[in-house]
Amino acid sequence: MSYKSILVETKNRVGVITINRPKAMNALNGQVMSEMVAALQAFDADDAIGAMVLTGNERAFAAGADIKEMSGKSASDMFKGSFVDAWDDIRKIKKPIIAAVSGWALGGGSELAMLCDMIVASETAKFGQPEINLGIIPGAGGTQRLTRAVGKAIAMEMVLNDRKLSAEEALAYGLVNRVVPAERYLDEAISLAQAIAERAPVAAQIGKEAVNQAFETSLTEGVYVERRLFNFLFATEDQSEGMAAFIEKRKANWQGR
Ligand code: DAK
Repeated sequence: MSYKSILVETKNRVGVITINRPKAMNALNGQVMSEMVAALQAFDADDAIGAMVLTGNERAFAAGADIKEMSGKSASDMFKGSFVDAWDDIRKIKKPIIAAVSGWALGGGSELAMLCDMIVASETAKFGQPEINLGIIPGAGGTQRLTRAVGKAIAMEMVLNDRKLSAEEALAYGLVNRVVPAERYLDEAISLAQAIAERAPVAAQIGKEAVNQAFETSLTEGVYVERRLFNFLFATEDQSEGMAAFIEKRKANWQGR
């Protein structure tokens, strides 16, 4: 499939998607979102891929939803539009997704990074929810995922008063996994994705589901969900292989089933 607003490539078992609207600071318009969903779904269905990296360019991961596209919309347009569905579709991707963030991650850009499972940040990365300047609030999880990640105090300042976080602050508050020099952020994200992609594929996807469940349920229910998923993995060939490999002191040969 050919895309106009994203670039797609594979590196070993990693699918790399690059948002490619440099003149618009990688603003997320409808086309970017629908192409990104199509590329993620294609990688999710491809057994040769174990994890994905989502990135932008050095100046901007993404400066948010495309304000020029959004400005004329009505409440019912927002409700009915496929732009909204795209965010839910990304949440349904089973394989791990790592955001490689350099420069601006603002508004929907910050929310998109938080929708990924891990964030590798360049030391130039800056995170913010500046929607208040447009007379709106975050609409793709910014008030929810951000608050869970950084806590109420910082989230309130970011959402109500456009406080930006530097990469180091984002690391200190637990928003990102690691901060690396600007010239290495993408390679670092790809090598982290490759390391995960070489692990037992079904267990990695189930592990993602289980961790995400921690944000949806009480502790008791979450532990039950974890136990059911844990038990399920004993029906996979990879569980038999992983344990046999340990006992036989050899490397496991994962089949992804
Ligand atoms: N949309 C459209 N164009 C943008 C843009 C954006 N978000 N951000 C930047 N651009 C464009 C600029 O208009 C400019 O275009 P030209 O004037 O050259 O045609 C070009 O990119 C370069 O930008 P600047 O000249 O402003 O560059 P600077 O280096 O001076 O500043 C900046 C960079 C990123 C700090 C600045 O551009 C900026 O503040 N941008 C806006 C950031 C922002 O307010 N983001 C939040 C947008 S609202 C939802 C899902 C998602 C959302 C909502 C609902 N649902 C599922 C319901 C998300 C909402 C948002 O993200």
